[in-house]
Amino acid sequence: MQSKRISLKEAAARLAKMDNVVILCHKNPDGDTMGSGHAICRALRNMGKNARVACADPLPRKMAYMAAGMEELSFIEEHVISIDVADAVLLGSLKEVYEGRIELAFDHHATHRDFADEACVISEYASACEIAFDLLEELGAPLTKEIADCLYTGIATDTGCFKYAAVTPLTHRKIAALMEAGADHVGICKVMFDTKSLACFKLESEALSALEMHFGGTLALINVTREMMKLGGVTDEDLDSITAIPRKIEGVLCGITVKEKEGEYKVSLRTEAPVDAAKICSMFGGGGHIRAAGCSFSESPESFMPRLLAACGEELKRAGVVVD
Ligand SMILES: [Mn+2]
Repeated sequence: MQSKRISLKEAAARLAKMDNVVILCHKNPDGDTMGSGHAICRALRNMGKNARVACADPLPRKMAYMAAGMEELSFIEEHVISIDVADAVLLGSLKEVYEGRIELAFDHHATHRDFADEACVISEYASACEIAFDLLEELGAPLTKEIADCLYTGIATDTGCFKYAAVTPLTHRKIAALMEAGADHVGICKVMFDTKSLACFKLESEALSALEMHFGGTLALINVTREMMKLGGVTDEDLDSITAIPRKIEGVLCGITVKEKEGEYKVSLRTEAPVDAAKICSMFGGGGHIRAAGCSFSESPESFMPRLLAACGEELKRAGVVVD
């Protein structure tokens, strides 16, 4: 289906008229989808409306502060919107429940695949929380400390702590406003970037010992096996932190992490300019951003991985990084 693309102003006007709203976030939730979802939910409630956040997976423990003090409201759902969801598939188990009823999608992914009646997509923004920031401003919703914490979290995490190329002076102006509104930047950064479980460190050490290098050291591959995940106490969040590792190796322009999950394999790609991660992943039914993208496969790694590596090799060649 095709969504009617609308401006932020138009989207804000739609939302202003809604009540009894469900806000859908993507599965395997990160700080951005949860931060923007909870910020919008809190703002709507502060405007006297009924709203709730819905996600196929629970709010990660380290983000519990986003929902602190928010009571469970029971109401008859009248309107459904989504935030940071690039594809209906990413709704996970909620896809069946809500597909066909989603009126408005807010997203910042250039690869957004339409599933809502209307979509407000701002792909220049590094995070969905930057869209939520504009939205609340347009709605005239005050930035409370709780909302500022939510938005700060999403902007900080989706920009790799303000390191990614998509960060602009405007991103920092929004961050300044969030700090003025009381965002706990020290506490949030400590939890989101400087705290890791012991299980996660052990998993990283196992995964690194199985690291593979390809294409003259320009591609690094980490394969997280089921055995590794059996290490006591490893969580999905621990797995996510591994994806950042391969690209950090000197000389690597394409970092791949493969994880086995519920009979499926999840591929995360992180690249350096000029290698296009979204282009590679879209060849395998996935998508994402130019420097961070993903896809999944269910066939055996023996048959899939050579195809993925070949596609990466082609892209490295196109980018002039690898020569025949
Ligand atoms: Mn995002």
